Order: sequence, then structure tokens, then C-alpha cells
Amino acid sequence: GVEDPSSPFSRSLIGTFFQDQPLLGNQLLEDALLQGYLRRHLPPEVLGEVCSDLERFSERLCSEIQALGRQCEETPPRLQHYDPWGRRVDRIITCPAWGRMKEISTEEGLVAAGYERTYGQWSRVYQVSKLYLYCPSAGLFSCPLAMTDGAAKIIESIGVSGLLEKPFRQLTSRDPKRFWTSGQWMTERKGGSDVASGTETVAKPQPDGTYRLYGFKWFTSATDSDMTLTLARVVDKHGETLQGSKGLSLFYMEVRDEQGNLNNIEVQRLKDKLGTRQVPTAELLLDGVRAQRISEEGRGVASIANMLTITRIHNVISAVGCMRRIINLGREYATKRVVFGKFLKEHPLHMQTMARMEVETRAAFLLLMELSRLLGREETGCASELELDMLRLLTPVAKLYTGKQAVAVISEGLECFGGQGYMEDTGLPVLLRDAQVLSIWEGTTNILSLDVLRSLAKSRGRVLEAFFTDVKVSDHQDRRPVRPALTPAMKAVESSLHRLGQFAQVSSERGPDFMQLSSRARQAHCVALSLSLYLGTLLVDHAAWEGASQSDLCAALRWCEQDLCPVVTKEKTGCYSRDSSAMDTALVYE
Ligand code: UCC
Ligand code: FAD
Repeated sequence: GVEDPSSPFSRSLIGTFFQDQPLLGNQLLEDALLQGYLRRHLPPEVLGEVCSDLERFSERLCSEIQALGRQCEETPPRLQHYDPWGRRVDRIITCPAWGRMKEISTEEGLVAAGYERTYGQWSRVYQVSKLYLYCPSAGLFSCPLAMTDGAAKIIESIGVSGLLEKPFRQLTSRDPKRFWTSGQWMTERKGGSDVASGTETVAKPQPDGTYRLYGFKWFTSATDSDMTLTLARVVDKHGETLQGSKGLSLFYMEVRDEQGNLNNIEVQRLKDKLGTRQVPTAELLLDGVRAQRISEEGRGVASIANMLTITRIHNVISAVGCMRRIINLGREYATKRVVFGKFLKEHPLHMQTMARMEVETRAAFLLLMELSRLLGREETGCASELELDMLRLLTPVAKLYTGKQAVAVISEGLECFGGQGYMEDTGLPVLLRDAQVLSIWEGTTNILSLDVLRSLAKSRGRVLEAFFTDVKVSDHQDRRPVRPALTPAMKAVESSLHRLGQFAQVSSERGPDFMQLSSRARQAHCVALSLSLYLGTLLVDHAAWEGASQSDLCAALRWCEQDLCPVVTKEKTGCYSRDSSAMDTALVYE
């Protein structure tokens, strides 16, 4: 305890060096690819408005939303079963920041933008870009927004009239006093993938045409929502129900009445989760819930599929948005942290690691944007048959791929901060914990692989044909003078296309059952190869645009080296050359 003024260590001094934390900058201005994509695709009259809104919103993320997101993480929801006088109330108590998130997302039109269609076919690209910037700061409020968007989509596809007029207006409102969120209650204890056999909930018809629902919902996220869509089996006049998919119908219900009392719902408990702790996820007993049937009897699964398309796209938004965020923070940190006598960004190996993450993220980003472009075209009646088929095929593919990829990239991203990446109070680990769910909810990876096969089978080969046509169209688009530097990437795409063609040929020769019967490894190989190829095509296509940057070019080349070519060719393609190191840094810091 003797104070020695020449020593920097004592009770009152704990050393002089403190590492600066990575700062969150304006996420639009720091995202060269997003800006490039918007410049490339949006008509000039749309571009200016969209970019200025995204820039303003990105400032709001730094000044307000990011801190609210942290509060949601630090103050998870809790369940109050009884009031102080012993009455059963089942109140889910969320923090004020969660409530504020609801207001902000309403003011910002994060759901409304998809339905107002101010920018015509580009409205979804605008909305998705905004959500992509938002989700890593959202404290998982992106979860209720996803389901809200999905519910609005279902109502719009059924028709905004009669009893569905009010919920549609509330779900797509920009007025915080009116805005509603929706749940999506599909999973029961017997099965969340196998909904057809797993659903035990029954719906008893009432004389006024409504129904009473009895059952148990095993996973219900954002259970503080105002309304929900759910599945149940209608009981016929003999008291019987039809088992399997054909017995399921879709129901709309409000969660509380005008006084705020639950609609004959008991909240059994809140789930104790690895991540997504900001969102209440509850087990619910439905004990005579008042509900309205909104699909034809027996068309429940097919009707809720519209919602699945939207929520799965939101899953992709989250995956890509969080990958982008960890890279942006990681590269900022690399300009501050000194190791072995120089900044992290001056270590070629570190830059190579980050460049790999960057290439993965760019490919996933372009896939997300392609999905939103197609969705926007579908919703404004501009989509061709080929585009509709591509939207159907790419949705499960993108969800399954980016769900896995997010965990890998974010995990690598945490390592870029060394031990600090593992420290909860840096706000970094939450990204990894929350990413783990992306491959589970909204359909696990295997279920989505099967959905890919469903889409192929249902279209009798048309979807596969659409895929090949689309790859070829993008590959040869405009046949404009392609930069010579892109040639190796284009060759890699062509040779992969050839290999995939051979696979498809074998499949068709072996008959229609082959796709279902072939081993999972073979299916996985086919999906992986097709996807790698498709992503390569998107990167090459973007790099061939006249406004493309050197980094866009580099990303396309890297993708084709890393993901399309076998490892042995890496030496030949110069992946480890001296120049490549400078390219890595340029790519990461574009
Ligand atoms: O997890 C959930 C919420 C989490 C919170 C929200 C997060 C959002 C992201 C936020 C990020 C921050 S909600 C629960 C999600 N549950 C699932 O995804 C279910 C997983 N299981 C499946 O996807 C299955 O494939 C089923 C249940 C959809 C289908 O199983 P079946 O019984 O085998 O179905 P069928 O018989 O093959 O299909 C029945 C009908 C067919 O139409 P018809 O009768 O006309 O031939 C199918 O073509 O449904 C149609 N269908 C589809 N249509 C099935 N899937 C699709 C599809 N994806 N698109 C279009
Ligand atoms: P299972 O279906 O039992 O799957 C177990 C394993 O078997 C998985 O690996 C799966 O891929 C595999 N498998 C299943 N079938 C097949 C097959 N045919 N071929 C090959 N492999 C197969 N659900 C809602 O409805 N609403 C919600 O709001 C909601 N929120 C959630 C929130 C969180 C945090 C989590 C974790 C889940 C939530 N879910 C929700 C449930 C989620 O959608 C399901 O957990 C998911 O669909 C998987 O269903 P399951 O848990 O029954 O797993």
C-alpha cells in the first residue's frame, strides 16, 4: 500500500492505457455496396428521396435507436401472473425502450412503407434497405415487425375488406396511437416443422359465425402483440376434426379486448432462451379464445404460406444486417487497436480474414436485394412468370443459407475484437446469441431444403428452368464490354453452371422421384452449388455495371475463387499474392 508516484499502478491509478471502443458511424454512408446498389437500380426521382431518408434514419440509429436496443437487451420482458390482490392477470411487462421502439418503427413506416407503395415496384427495396440498417440496433423489435408485415401481406392477399379492414389499417399505420403488431402462432408441442400433424388446437363454431379456440401454443414470439394469426382444426357438427394438413384453417384473433383483458388466453410462462431475450416468447393456453376464420376450411397451411414468405425474407434481412454490422464495427476497431507494433488493419492476415467475411456478406446482401426487388415487382403486378418462380425458389434458399452464414460470419466477427468480442457489456455477443435462432425459427434448415424441393416439384421443373434462364440472363446481360479482369470470375460461373446442368440432367433421367429419394448429401450439394453459382452471378453482374467500383470487381473475383473453385486452384488465381493483400484492405474499407 505504499504510494510510489513513479509507478502508474497503485490503488488510485490502474494503468494509463485504455482501448477505445469501436464507434457506430452513419451506416448508410459506411455502406458502399448499399449505396452502389441503390444508385444502380433506383430511378433518379426515387433515388434522391430514398437516400436522404436512409441517411437521416442512419443518424437516428446512432443518436437514439442504438441505445434503446441495448436497453431492450438489458431489461428483458417479464411475466406477472397475479395482480397484488390475487387476480390472475398474465401481464407481459416490457421495458419502456421496447415501447419506444414500437413508436419509432411506426413513425419511420418500417411496415407501412411496404404497403403505401410510394416508390412503386421499388417500395420493397426501400423498406428492406431501411430494415437492414435498423435490425442490428433494433433490440429485436425487428421480430414483431416481421410478423406484422407477414400478417398485413396475408390480409392484403385475402382482400382488405369487412372485418379485415381494421387490422390491415392498424398494421400498416404510421400513427403510433393506432399501430398494431401481430403474432404468428403456428407451433404446438407436438411439432413446429410438422405443423400438419402437430396442431391439436380445435375451433368450435359459434352461432354468430365466429369460433372459440381451445389448444396450447408452445412458442409464441412477441406475445405482447395486439393481434395474431393462428391455425386450428374446425370441429364439425359431430364433434369431429379432420387430421393432417387438410384439417387446418387460418384464424384471426385480437389478443386483448377493449379493456385490455386477455381474450381467454393464459400465459403459461415465458421461455428461457439462449438469445432473442429482448422479445417475450411465451407458452399459451387458448381456453375459448374468440376468433374469426379467414381462410377456407382446410386451407390454413397454404394461406399462412404468404406470411412465411415475408417473415423468411425478414429473417434474411436480419442475417445480412447483422453480418454487415459486425464487419463495420470490426473494421473500425482495426483502425484503433495496435498489436505487434501496428494497427490491426496493417496486418495482412487480419485483413484477409475480414475480406472473406466481407465477400460473404456482399453476396448475401445482393441476394437479399434481389429478393426484395422481386417481391416489389410481384406486388405491383410487374413480375414475369420467371420472376415469380425465382421469388418462390429463392425465398427458402436465401433463408436457409443466410441463417447459417450469419452465425459463421458473426462468430468470426467477434474474434476480430479478441477477448473483448466475448464480453457481454460491449454489446457484441448479443449479435451471435441472436443469430443462432435464424436457422431455427421460420423453418429449420432441413425443412427449408424440403421447401426448395417442394417448389421444384410443384412447378414440374419450371422453377429449375427459371433458375438456369436467370443465371444465363444475368451472366450475359447486355453483353456489354465486360471488364477483362472479370473474365476468370465469369469462367468459374460458366463451369459451375455446366456442372449443375449435369446434375439436373442426371436427376431428370432418373425420373421425378429422384429429387425426393436422392440422399440429403446430394440434395445439399445441389442446393449449395446452385446457390454459390447464383451468388457468383449476382456479384459478377453487379461488378459488370459501369458504375461498379474496384472493390465490387474484387468481391466478384474473390467469390469465384473462394466459393466456386476447388481450394487447389487458389494458388493459380493469385489468392495469396502480394497484390491480394492490398485488395483485401481496399475491399474491407471501401
Ligand atoms: O417461428 C416462427 C416465428 C418466429 C418469430 C418471427 C421471426 C421473423 C424473422 C425476424 C428476424 C429478426 S413462426 C413458425 C414458423 N413455422 C414454420 O416455418 C413451419 C415450418 N414447417 C414448414 O414450413 C412446412 O413445410 C409446412 C408446415 C409449411 C408444410 O408442411 P406440410 O403439411 O407438409 O404441407 P404441404 O401439404 O406440403 O403443403 C400444404 C400447402 C400446399 O399447397 P396446395 O394445397 O395448394 O398444394 C403447399 O404448396 O401449402 C403450400 N405451401 C407453400 N406455398 C407450403 N409451403 C409453402 C411455401 N413456402 N410457399 C408457398
Ligand atoms: P422439430 O420439428 O422437432 O425439429 C427437430 C429437428 O428435426 C430439426 O433439426 C429439424 O430440422 C429436423 N426435422 C424435422 N422434420 C424433418 C424432416 N422432415 N426431414 C429432415 N429433418 C427434419 N413458432 C411459432 O409458431 N411462433 C412463434 O412466434 C415462434 N417463436 C419462436 C421463437 C424462438 C426463440 C424459437 C426458438 C422458436 C420459435 N417458434 C415459433 C418455433 C419454431 O418455429 C420451431 O421451433 C421450429 O419451426 C422447429 O420446430 P420444432 O421446435 O418442433 O422442431
